[in-house]
Amino acid sequence: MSQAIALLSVYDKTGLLDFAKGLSAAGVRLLGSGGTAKKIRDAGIAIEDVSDITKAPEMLGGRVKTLHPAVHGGILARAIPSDEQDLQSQGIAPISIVVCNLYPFSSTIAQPNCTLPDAVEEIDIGGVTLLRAAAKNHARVSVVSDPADYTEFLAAWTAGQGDVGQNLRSKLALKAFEMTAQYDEAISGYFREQYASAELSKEKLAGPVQRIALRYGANPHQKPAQAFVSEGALPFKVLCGSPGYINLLDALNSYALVKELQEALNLPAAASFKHVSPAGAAVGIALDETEKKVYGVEDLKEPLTPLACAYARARGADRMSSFGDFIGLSAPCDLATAKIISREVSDGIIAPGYTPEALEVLSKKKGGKYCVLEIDPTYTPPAVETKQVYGVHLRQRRNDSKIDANLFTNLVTENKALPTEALTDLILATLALKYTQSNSVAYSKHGAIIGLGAGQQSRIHCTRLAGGKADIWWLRHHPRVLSLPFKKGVKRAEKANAIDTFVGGEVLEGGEKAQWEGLFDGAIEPLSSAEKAEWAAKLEGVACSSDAFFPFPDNVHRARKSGVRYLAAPNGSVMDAECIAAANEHGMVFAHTTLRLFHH
Ligand code: 93A
Repeated sequence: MSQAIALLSVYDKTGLLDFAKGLSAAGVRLLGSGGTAKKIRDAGIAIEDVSDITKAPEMLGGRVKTLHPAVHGGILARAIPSDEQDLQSQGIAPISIVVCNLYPFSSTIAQPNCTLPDAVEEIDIGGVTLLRAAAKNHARVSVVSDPADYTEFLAAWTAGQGDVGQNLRSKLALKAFEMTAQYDEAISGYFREQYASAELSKEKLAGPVQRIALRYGANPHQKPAQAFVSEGALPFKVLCGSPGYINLLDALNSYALVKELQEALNLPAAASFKHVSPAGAAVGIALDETEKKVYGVEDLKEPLTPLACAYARARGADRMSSFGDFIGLSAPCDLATAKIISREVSDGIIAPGYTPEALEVLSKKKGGKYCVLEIDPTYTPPAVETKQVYGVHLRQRRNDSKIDANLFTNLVTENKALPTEALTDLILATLALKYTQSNSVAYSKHGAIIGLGAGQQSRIHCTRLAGGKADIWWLRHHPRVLSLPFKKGVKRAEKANAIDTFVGGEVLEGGEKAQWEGLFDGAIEPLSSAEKAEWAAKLEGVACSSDAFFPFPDNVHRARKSGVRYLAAPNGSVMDAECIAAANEHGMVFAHTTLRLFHH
């Protein structure tokens, strides 16, 4: 058998001499690039220069050292007759071991004074090629890319008398692939930052682009910030304004939700997002006269379209939480929907298109700075998603579970009467949870979320929070609320705050009390406990869904207090039987699903 050849080309020379000595003692012929060969030779270990086999000198100030067919032919040749024949006819010897680590790109760009030319010079080409070639041919070649592996490799080489085994070669190849991937990510990330200018013109943003600079990250001091895809173009265009980081989190989550709602229920859908959870979500079911008043659209001149009904419900169910929302629409925004939006305080919208009149209305909002995004409705996100937390990449399959009527067929209570409207509400509530920060519980009625408890560590706290919101939503239907004598000129947001205070029963004092009373013509009697209890008893047929199982029956009892008749939650709690018994006690219909829907 001919003598095995190792090619050594390392920037980090830690442990190099011991390794070279060991390989040499094991009878391996050593070849090295300039600095690597010199260091080894100076230590008295026999090594040839790569240029001896390439018959070409290192050139361009070191930019070309190992890039040569004599090197890459020797690495990439398989143990098959045609490859061996090619090597022989070109006088190339096969290489069995590649020892290589790369120019320190990441630490160079981390230096405060690093210039663009400094960074460019640290882009390793030949080393990446060595690693990739050797890793590709790991059926025959070993690639040692980390000095920490020298000892283990040498021991295996010696024990196996020149054959470290496929397992070790595969393990080392994977490490090399990871290393080049990270290296490339560092390079593209650096240039993205350099070249993703915040001054990208509107024209450019309106076309398909791979990235956009964001105003800032989660907070104003988190700069620079950007949104990008690693391949192809972003699935949305910026038609107006300039989105921020949280705007995009809201936009992408809300569009995902409304798209699935429309698919599941065959009705246009709208969502009103705040802090990456829905403050409201609904489908386009027509509003009756009372609902128009509750949702604040009774005075809209434009006739309500189904999409406008969906947004009116989504925006109006929890007006306090929806203040300054980001809107997601499942269908192209029409004039009626734009007119509702134009009178509300809102941060932006994402939709699969806009009629010219709707776009004109929205473009005038916020002095022309209202964020309008147009999403490509045919876009399908990749099956795998990755995010980074504290420097660690987390990867998972996207939550592509389908939520439709099939999920609610396992009815575990004595009462199994689940009308179509209730099924719609359960699908809506459950889909909303799929895009709500966990833990979460949602209540829904008439095709709208009426109470949502998001991001609570305790489930009963979610159930209470959502129930409290549903109670307020219902009290807002009380005739005394609908006839509150607001003075002329009181703004919509002020009315929403005043109603919330009124139905919440908060006791006001001093200036705050005077300010509240000043909004009305005449004195206002508070809603008494008896009035509230009498009204609450009229709320019936509410649906409620939970993103994970109910650990205790207290959740079921609490839900019932807000008129819940239809429940859905995954099974799997040790208290499942108790929860079902509680539901039976109240004559509820409880659907056990098998689908947990945590979202973070
Ligand atoms: O500039 S390079 O991309 N051109 C090359 O052909 C090349 N071959 C190996 N850099 C190249 N290398 C890198 O040189 C290796 O990745 C290693 O980091 C370094 C070793 O250089 P030296 O042996 O001269 O110290």
